[in-house]
Amino acid sequence: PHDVITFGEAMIRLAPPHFQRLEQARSLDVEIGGAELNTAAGLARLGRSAAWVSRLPDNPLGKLVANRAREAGVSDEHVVYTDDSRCGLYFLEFGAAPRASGIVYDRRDSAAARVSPGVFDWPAIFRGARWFHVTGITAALSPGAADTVREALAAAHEAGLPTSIDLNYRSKLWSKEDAGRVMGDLLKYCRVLVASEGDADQLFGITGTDFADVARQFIDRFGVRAVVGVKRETPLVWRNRFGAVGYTEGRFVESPWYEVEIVDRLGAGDALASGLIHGLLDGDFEKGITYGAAMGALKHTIPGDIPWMTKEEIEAVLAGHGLRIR
Ligand code: KDG
Repeated sequence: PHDVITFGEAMIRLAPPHFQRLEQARSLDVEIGGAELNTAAGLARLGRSAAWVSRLPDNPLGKLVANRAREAGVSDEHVVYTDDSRCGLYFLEFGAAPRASGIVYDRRDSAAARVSPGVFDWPAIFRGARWFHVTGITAALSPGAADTVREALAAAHEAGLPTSIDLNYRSKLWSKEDAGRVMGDLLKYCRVLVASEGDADQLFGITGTDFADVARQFIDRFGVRAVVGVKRETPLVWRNRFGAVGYTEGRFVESPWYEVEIVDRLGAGDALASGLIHGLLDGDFEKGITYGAAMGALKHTIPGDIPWMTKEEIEAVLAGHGLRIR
């Protein structure tokens, strides 16, 4: 059995080198990305056993994705292969001030988007597991995918397995109205919510005087027990101030700010979720916030979406930094 199970799509990411625009590209660097795989990989880096559940095409592109998942230390034993559909792709161009980065999705009708309830034997997958994590991206893929997320969360609930969900709203995939309706329904099954204040407002109209105020509204409205978010300031295109905030059982917890150079910020939120779950597996919310912040900060320095980092590096980042509890 695995400590943590995650469920979602992973795609092949294609990005032109040297800040080229996509429209001028002559070569593309190949990486793999997908929020839930990224989080499973971060947990594997910490020595946790993690399995990522997905659906991939039975062709060399699907094998490429699975190979990279295994290289990152993630189990792909529950991945289902299909010959009815394709591998999702996304294209990324890196910005440079004043030009923003941009992505183009090419993932419609992917193997993961075509998932439907009944494909996975959730009770069997969850046997012996200690945590389940998913994000709003999986629910955004298709109505069948949203129904499968609900099926998984209901099975986790039934099995007494704690769950976390990251809203991860992607406006390129669905409207905020659809996202609010579907995610509001899914939240009822979840113990821990990861949400940015921007997504909270867009999807649910939840705003507040501070993060704790926003968190309390989620707790009252949906019955989640904890809410965690990113704090971020971007003073320059290639510079971030990054950290994590969280609220549970009447306490507001905040990591220090980390000043980070941005090599590749994709997957920083997913790395934060890895550190968070790492702490929560030890029943330690404060540890989750500190590890989450340090991993999210470190991820900015690593090319690709997968958090290729060591436990020692994470602990070195953590050393000397305190945690503020109000
Ligand atoms: O959080 C990073 C993800 O956005 C990236 O890895 C790709 O899952 C992805 C998506 O759907 O955008």
